[in-house]
Amino acid sequence: MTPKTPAEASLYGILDLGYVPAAHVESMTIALCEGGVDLLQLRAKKAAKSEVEQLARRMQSVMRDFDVSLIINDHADVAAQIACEGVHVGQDDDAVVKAREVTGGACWVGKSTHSLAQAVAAQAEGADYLGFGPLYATGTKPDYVPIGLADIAEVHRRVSRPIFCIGGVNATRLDEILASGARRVVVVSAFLQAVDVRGEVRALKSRLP
Ligand code: TZP
Ligand code: MG
Repeated sequence: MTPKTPAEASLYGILDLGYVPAAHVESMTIALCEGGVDLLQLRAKKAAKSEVEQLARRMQSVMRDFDVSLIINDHADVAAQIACEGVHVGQDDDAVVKAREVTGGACWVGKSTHSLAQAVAAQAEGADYLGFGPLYATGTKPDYVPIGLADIAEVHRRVSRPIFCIGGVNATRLDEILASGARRVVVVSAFLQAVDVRGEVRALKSRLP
């Protein structure tokens, strides 16, 4: 299988251990992949590094049959150790150059951005793709002020790297997000809390450009 690159991806899922019990990691990974996510991030904010590695290896073991790339939140060294496709860093994490150095250049490095200025800076820093948001207030990242939809068109004019709009994205809001100029999205709680995860992912994916 050939895992999708960020440029080939339109739908990015995050398996966030705040929503998914560790025992359900394999079943949730399979549901998200079968539904049609292109990229899948492991986000386990409260887990020790050794646990992150174990969880990631469990995800990898069931992702072999899918063209879905695995991206690790925060831990470039874990991404390097398990030889997955990417690592994702935030504004307060390692710089892109440092994360790339840790992975020996073998992983994509994505970066969270929360404003137009941060997005332009992340591209200049060499990020392979950007997260841009939170568009809406979200319980997944409760301390962040939502940035709204107004800068989506402009960020696409100023940044050529793939931009994934994030934060409160769900099926109800998708039309207005796309109408604002988004081409790619990240969805977390709307997938992880769905009654039918596969169905929810499949339906949302079918509406993306
Ligand atoms: N970064 C910006 S918003 C966010 C992250 C990780 C959380 C998005 O989660 P949800 O549940 O899709 O709003
Ligand atoms: Mg981080």
